[in-house]
Amino acid sequence: ATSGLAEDYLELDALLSADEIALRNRVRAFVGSEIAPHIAEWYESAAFPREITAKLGNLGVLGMHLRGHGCAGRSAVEYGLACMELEAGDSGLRTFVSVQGSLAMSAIHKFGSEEQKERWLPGMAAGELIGCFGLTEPTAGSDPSSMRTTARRDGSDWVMSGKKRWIGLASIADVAVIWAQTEDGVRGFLVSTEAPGFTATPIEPKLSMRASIQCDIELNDVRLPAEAVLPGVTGLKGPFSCLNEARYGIIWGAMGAARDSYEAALTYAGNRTQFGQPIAGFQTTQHKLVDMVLEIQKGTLVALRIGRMKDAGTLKPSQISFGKLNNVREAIAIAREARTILGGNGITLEHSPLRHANNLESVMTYEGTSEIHSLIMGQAITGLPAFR
Ligand code: TGC
Repeated sequence: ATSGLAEDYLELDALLSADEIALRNRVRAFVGSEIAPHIAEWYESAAFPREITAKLGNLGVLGMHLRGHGCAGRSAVEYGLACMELEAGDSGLRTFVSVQGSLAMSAIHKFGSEEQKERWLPGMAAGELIGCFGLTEPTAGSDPSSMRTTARRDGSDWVMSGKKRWIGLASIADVAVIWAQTEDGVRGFLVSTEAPGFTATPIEPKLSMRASIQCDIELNDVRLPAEAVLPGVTGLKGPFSCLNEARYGIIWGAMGAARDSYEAALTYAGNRTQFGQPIAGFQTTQHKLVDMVLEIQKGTLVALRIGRMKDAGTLKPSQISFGKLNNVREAIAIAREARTILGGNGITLEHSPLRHANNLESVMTYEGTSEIHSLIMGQAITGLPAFR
């Protein structure tokens, strides 16, 4: 038997409003009924459940932090709480919500024309239309400024050529936000995935994020109308400001994966008997569980503090790096440690921690690697950029 402290040791719920708790509980219930019963099967078969997009739209979590054009207009903290619950289900499903809402929808919402917003955002918020976000390339990962994809003018049209890699959802997307070099600098374009010359191919097989889709994209002289360009931004601050949104969601999401791993280990340790007693009674197991509680509670506080700053409009990108670097690093350590409590049984898909740990390998790498976030913080505290 465990006390109530197993769940919310520092009573962090006291820091949340009734509306925030209600939203969190609604998403938690959705994960319990719509994701948890199926995730092992989806992960095993490397299948993204296409039917879940409309359900997530109905839940109100797609582009939920955006206002207008069919979006829910919820706070940053509410968006974070939703990410936490979704990632307790699986990082791949939270990734879908991030790519759709934080990346593709944010790009259109921040930088699109009124026509572009009205064309895409309501359907994307409903989960009826899918978007993807093409920044990374085969030879441009941590350094997007080295991208080779170009868009050149041809009369009033644009013609786009290049390659993108690791693009979530591209093979099921209706619209791709593609960032390309132009004679004026980097610009964003809304590319119909039906356009001649556009192809998206899932990258398979993967050992991580198996319940979501990441693709290679090829753009071979894709002809785009003048109105395909996002009018509101030129330069890398465009994609980077969308990345801020997705990185923010990960700060919370990682703690969801950590919490689910901890809960799996705690339950298992209470039931598993060795040497005549539940292994939860052994000092080594308790030491591991306590370390998990410490880091989950601290990481959740970090997420909440960063969320409150985001809602207040004071959050800086380097503070987002603090959260992503710390919380993903701690989450993967917790998921791996939780697996050790499960022993050999922990390597099966019956239990979540190793699935979470494998997913978190990707989370540690995408949206800025841990190394990049460390260097962003390094620049913030020393004033010296170490990138170039
Ligand atoms: P730098 O010269 O510093 O900046 C260029 C312009 O961008 C502005 N900027 C930002 N603006 C808003 N938010 C941020 N976080 C920003 N960071 C930079 C900056 O002010 C400047 O603006 P301006 O007006 O002066 O031109 O650029 P840099 O290239 O030197 O930056 C270095 C570094 C390392 C920080 C940057 O390159 C970086 O963050 N690299 C990591 C790239 C990354 O996170 N890639 C992830 C790709 S997307 C992804 O993983 C999607 S996975 C989801 C899926 O599709 O499945």
